[in-house]
Amino acid sequence: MTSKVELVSVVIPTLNEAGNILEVINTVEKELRYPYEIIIVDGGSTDNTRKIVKNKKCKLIIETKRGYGLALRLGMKTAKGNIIVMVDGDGTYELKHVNIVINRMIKKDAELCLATRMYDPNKAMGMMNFVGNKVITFCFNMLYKQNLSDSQSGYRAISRIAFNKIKFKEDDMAFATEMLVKFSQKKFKIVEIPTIYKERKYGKPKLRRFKSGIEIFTTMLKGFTEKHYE
Ligand SMILES: Nc1nc2c(ncn2[C@@H]2O[C@H](COP(=O)(O)OP(=O)(O)OP(=O)(O)O)[C@@H](O)[C@H]2O)c(=O)[nH]1
Ligand SMILES: [Mg+2]
Repeated sequence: MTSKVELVSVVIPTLNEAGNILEVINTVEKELRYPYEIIIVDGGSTDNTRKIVKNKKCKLIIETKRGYGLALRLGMKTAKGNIIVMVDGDGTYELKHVNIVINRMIKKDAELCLATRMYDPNKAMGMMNFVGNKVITFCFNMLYKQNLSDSQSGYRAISRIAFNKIKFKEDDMAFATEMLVKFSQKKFKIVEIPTIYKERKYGKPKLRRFKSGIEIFTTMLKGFTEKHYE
């Protein structure tokens, strides 16, 4: 669907990531081999995150209403690129791999490429997240006839044309699953490429495991029972 990279829009949600965001932005600037724009969607950080971002060549959107999915959706809506890369601002994803994530999507003629952390040689992902992710991914694969290894990866390259064909509504962590559900329903091709998992150096995770788990399963089931759930 997307055969050429014209512009890459890197969309990054942040909530109190002052100790991490500069390295994330700097690595994108250093590594990304295509024309790009960086869009930061900040959820009302009370640390120095916004000050750091303002000193860089990034577009800054502020949305104080809480929500990972809401932030990403907003950022993606304003993205000008024909390729969107979504990635966290907490430094846990390896941005040195950004080109291979994009290239894999193009080469495989896919609409989405997930960077999977499941083959990380250091096995750095926490036990709870690892097991939760495995269970969710197994159920997702069963319901949607996919063969993915890391459905909860927030590091993805996405075709802008494909993204525009879908309405998204999940405001929080379930957004990542909603995207996979709706791409599967539209028969958009999803591929994966291995990356590593890096532990958070600064700040706390915002993930609320129980709440997110319920929302993720609800999203998967809704998609399964309503063939074209909007
Ligand atoms: N704008 C915005 N960003 C958010 C919000 N919640 C989380 N984020 C950001 O979204 C990214 C993912 O959140 P994390 O807290 O790392 O959640 P996670 O990756 O599931 O958890 P870990 O595995 O512990 O890293 C980070 O860059 C956060 O700063 C929010 O409500 N608004
Ligand atoms: Mg994280």
